[in-house]
Amino acid sequence: MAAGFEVVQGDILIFSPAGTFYKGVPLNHVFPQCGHHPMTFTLPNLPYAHDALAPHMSKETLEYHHDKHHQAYVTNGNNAMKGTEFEGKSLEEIVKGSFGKNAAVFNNAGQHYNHLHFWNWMKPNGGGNKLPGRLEKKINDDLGGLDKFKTDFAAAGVGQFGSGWAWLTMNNGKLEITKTPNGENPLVHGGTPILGVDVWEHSYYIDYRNRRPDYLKAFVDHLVNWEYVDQLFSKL
Ligand code: MN3
Repeated sequence: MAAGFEVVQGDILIFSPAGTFYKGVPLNHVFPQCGHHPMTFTLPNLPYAHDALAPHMSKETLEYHHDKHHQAYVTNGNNAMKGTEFEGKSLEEIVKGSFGKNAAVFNNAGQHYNHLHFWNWMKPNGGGNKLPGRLEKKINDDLGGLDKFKTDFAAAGVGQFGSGWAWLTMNNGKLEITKTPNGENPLVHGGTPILGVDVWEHSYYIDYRNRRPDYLKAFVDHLVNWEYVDQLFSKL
């Protein structure tokens, strides 16, 4: 195990040498940083089989979304960063530093960050109504309870015009529901996302066609990995 890598549970790990952390990146997709190779983006394996989220998200959707779309963000991000000030920086530094300055780097780095988490924000038999206690209390206090959260979070996703994301974000000590266009995320607005849902058409069109509200309802009811949300919440 290289310095700076810490196994937390199973194949979930924290990578912290640059003051940042990635969770949920399978070990076989992380390589030691020896100082000779600048950090590059790599596509992690899904943390479950491609067919594990069916019928709420199909094998075909994940084959396109993970294997092709996320791979394209990785490849294009690595190409866009070549020879720029962003080479070798942490993913969060790249996302924040390139926002409004270098669209090619930002769009791909932002989407790499978003999708790294998105795969972990879902799990087979997710959703439900049982949340870790401290997180449940925070959602009750700041957002009026889990049922209201589900309604409002889905409405944010429905209300995002065109491509983008809906988020559960910690901002100045309070949880809030936000939405962003394209590859943008709460990091560039001073917050930290602890849950997000991709509302680009590539995330739902194979399974739901134009029914984005049905996709969002399935996401909150059957897919959300609340343990992973709680891990991110607990870091704040
Ligand atoms: Mn996507």
